[in-house]
Amino acid sequence: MEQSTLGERRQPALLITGAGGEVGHGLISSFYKDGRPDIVATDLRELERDQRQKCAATYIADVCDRDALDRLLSMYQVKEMYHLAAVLSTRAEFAPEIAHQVNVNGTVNILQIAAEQGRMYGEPVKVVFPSSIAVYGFGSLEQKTSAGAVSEYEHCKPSTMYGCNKLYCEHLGRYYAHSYRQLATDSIAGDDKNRGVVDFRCVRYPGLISAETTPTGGTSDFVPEMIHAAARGESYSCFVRENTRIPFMTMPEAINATLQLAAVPRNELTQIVYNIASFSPSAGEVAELVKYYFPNASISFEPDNRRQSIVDSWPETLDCSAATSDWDFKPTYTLEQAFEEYLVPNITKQYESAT
Ligand code: AKB
Repeated sequence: MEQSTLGERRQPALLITGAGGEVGHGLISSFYKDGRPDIVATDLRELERDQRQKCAATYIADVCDRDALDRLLSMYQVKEMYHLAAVLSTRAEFAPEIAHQVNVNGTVNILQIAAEQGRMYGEPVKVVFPSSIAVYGFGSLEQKTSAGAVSEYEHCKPSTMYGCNKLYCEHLGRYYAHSYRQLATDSIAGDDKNRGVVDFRCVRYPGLISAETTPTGGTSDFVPEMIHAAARGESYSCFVRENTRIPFMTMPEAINATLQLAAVPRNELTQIVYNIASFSPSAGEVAELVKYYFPNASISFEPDNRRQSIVDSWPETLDCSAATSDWDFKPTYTLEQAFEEYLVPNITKQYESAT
């Protein structure tokens, strides 16, 4: 246990920002199940009670407020950060500058704090960062459909503020990990990439589908929204065309993959950013499965052209071979298995217990 500058003993902590979101919800539950006693969670709003009870401490904190973060973290020795706070793609298009503040300035604050704590403790602080398929940008549907499985370093021409933010933050993470203050006399960057003060690792999430939570503010939300609406017995008007296709995975797979990447010894990683995904169904194929499991489901397709163009700029399928070769990433489910083994049983239970 380290001494703070004021000599108080600093609690070891694992920090999760944006902990009130879907991924935060899944991560806290997973760490809690693993018996982690040191979860410190922050968000702009108070976390739900059952989530708070799984954490050592929770705080209402804004990642854009550097002073607040400093005050908060002066009590903790943070060796691991899961920086989830973000404004997603649809919401960001209604307030791009605010999204930029949160998505970029918030991330710079976290990286700076990680660098300072890393220098203070003489060992890198791990920062796990969720990026997104939104970093990609196809100029046309033909380009998208002919591209095939896209790897990490091609077609990265995002057309949304959120996509621009995520791509830039991937580069910022690489900078803090390998080149931070490279010209400073006391710099420890460059000569040995394993010695940077920030151990930055990034997974690029596809659309995520959770049985326990529903998304807010994203453009891949049409699939989880469709499934949850059917389970609640509500009709659903899908804001994209039936033949729209982008990659997805279930929330448990995303959480497992994130923890898998976090656990890999640093020198086994050959890159900083990794694609992950499980299946790439069309919206129509998902609707067919929904109707199979919820025969009374009423689903219509009324595309919102502007949101459609965002999804049309994202890839159909991802090349995840780097994640598989570097840290043995493997999807758990096919689309059909995801419905049969995870989504339908848990969503049905979720809404039955709510009635
Ligand atoms: C969004 O739709 O904005 C997110 C994402 C794909 O990153 N779910």
